[in-house]
Amino acid sequence: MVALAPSIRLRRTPFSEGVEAAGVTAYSVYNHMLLPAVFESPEADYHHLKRAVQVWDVSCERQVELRGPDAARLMQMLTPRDLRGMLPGQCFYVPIVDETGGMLNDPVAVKIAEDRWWISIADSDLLMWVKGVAYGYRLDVLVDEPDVSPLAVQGPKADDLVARIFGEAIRDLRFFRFGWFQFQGRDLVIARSGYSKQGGFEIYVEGGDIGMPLWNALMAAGADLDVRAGCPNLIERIEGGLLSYGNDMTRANTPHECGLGRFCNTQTAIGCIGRDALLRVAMEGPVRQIRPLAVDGPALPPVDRPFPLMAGDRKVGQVTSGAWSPDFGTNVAIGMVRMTHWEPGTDLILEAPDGPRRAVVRETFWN
Ligand code: THG
Repeated sequence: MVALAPSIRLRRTPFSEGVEAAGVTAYSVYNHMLLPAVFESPEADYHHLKRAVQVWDVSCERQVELRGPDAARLMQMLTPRDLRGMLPGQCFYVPIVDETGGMLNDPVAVKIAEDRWWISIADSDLLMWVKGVAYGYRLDVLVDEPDVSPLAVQGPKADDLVARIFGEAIRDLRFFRFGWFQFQGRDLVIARSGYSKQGGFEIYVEGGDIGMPLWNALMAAGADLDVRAGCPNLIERIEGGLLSYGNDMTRANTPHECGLGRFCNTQTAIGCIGRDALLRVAMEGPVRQIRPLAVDGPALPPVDRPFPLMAGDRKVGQVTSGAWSPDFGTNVAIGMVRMTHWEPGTDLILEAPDGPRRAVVRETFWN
């Protein structure tokens, strides 16, 4: 691939200087912002993530902030997940759908207070949809993108590293809960969450000015833990079944097709946009769904367009993410598969750019 042309609309982050000093070798673009994709190699980064601890510049997980008396009402309009039981201090993974039930984003909602929420978005321009809904319904709420840049600390030694900077109390934080912790006199939201299955935290760095000081503090404190700069790892996230909006799902898919039906309480999420459409699809059931697949042959080339999944000469699905897994000795993949062929054990043919390969539908992801 050729280089990215730097410009102002391709936004840098508060940590880009540290990322580049650490030797990033590939960038992706996410929410119009730089997202590191590789440091050493996907395989070397993967082994290190599973063994030690990494600091990830995930600033591109931008926050859509809702502030005001109608913030909670607006949040419930945006998602079919029932938010009535959600307390301040909790994070919820929430599908966001349009009026047809099509996926617009799959963010993490962070409830700071009844009248203050952050929506930690995946790669689509959700701010505009949220502003449009708030304006169209004349809601008493401010919708904006604050100067908040998430920094993830992921890996088996994440607790040890984060405790050295923020104190031992952080070890008591439960999954998808957050607390307030101080750095250089500033209060920061830190959640036990992150886009890997290796465990860790996400620090919502409020104020770009403390970005590099925090980055440097983590790197210095973790030298003996072999801390390194890292990034969401393609191989590890496929093994773990973490979906990628824009790759594994788009507006053409319902949450049920994405296996996100468990995050929809369409009966009780009264007032949510797309409720009628989702009630219908929940009743009928999806006719295609996300599935894990094991793909034979050597390491797959980059999945830069959907690869067709064939049963004979019929197309029955497509693979949207795939990579060679060193730990499992096979290519691991995520695909959308038609109901007639989604049973675990079903043998399909993947039309990869370098030729056909056997692909087997699996019961579960690799965890
Ligand atoms: N963290 C934060 N913001 C994000 C992401 C993140 N924004 C973009 C993107 N990632 C949003 N997509 C996801 C996808 C999966 C998860 C989080 C965000 C995730 N899923 C867990 C799982 O599937 O095992 C847990 C879901 C649950 O049980 O609630 O963590 O990573 N801040």
